Amino acid sequence: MPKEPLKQATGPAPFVSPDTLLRAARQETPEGLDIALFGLPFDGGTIGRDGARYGPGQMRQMSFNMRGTNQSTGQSPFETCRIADVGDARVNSFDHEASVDMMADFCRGIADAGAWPLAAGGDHLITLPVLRGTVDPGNPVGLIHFDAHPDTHDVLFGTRLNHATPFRRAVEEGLVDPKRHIIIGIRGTARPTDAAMDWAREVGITLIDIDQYFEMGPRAVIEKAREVVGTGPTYITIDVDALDPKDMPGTGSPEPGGYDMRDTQVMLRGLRGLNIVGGDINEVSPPIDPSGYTALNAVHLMFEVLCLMAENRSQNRA
Ligand SMILES: [Mn+2]
Repeated sequence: MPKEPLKQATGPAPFVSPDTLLRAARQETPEGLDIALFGLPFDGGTIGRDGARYGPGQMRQMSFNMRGTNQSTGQSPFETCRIADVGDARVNSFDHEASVDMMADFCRGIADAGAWPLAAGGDHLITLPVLRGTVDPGNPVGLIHFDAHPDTHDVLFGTRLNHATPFRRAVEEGLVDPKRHIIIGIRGTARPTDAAMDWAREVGITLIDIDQYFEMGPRAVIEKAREVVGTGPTYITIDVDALDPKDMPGTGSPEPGGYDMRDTQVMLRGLRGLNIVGGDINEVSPPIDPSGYTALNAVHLMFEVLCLMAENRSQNRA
């Protein structure tokens, strides 16, 4: 039975605060949704400059000008799927482990309702509870991972849960298949020996550093990504520090010399037809960029991911 789509807000003018991600409808629970948009306002995993706990709020604010159709691809996700903003997970900012459990429970509720998750972070640790709550450990997902850093450390400063470790944990826990995991955009300074990178190579993660990226160009990189993840269920995670700081200044660990907003849109549009079942946009830190420019770019990336998920969802449902 086709379900009635939920319309975006159609306020009288864009200056009327929508208070929802991408101006989606607001719904208290994920029941009946195809795709749930939500915030994970947690930055307790941040090693450097924090503030990403305010990311979902500013991303809602900077959704003020979002319309429903992707002019490049013609996709209209709100026409084909039931999509709503279901609010933010509760966290306890004094207790990181409890927060990760609370976020995972929130995401499990989304999966139990039969909806697919699309999250606004939060620091990059938030991807771990999304995967814990929505992926069956026996059936790991593929991962298209945009990032300046691999986030595959084992332990940092004595802790196993922080924004440098989520993908180590996700692979260990059988949530991500490392052979179907590609990281695009690695760069910057590093320690003389880098155990995180060594481990990533050992387990078979495909690493595209920024020099390879610029040699290949965005379209060839995406061809590589399509080959790596294949036809199985695939999740997209975008750490906004993957992009050059001129496009994403408001983030905790910026690394100059990245790809730009335009190329990122081209890459995401090149992922059509893949089995995209979830995603997140993370590491937007409003205190570092009160102008909202970083969050504005982040919601546009979120919209591109939503287009991919909605197209996949409506085709799978048919
Ligand atoms: Mn990251």
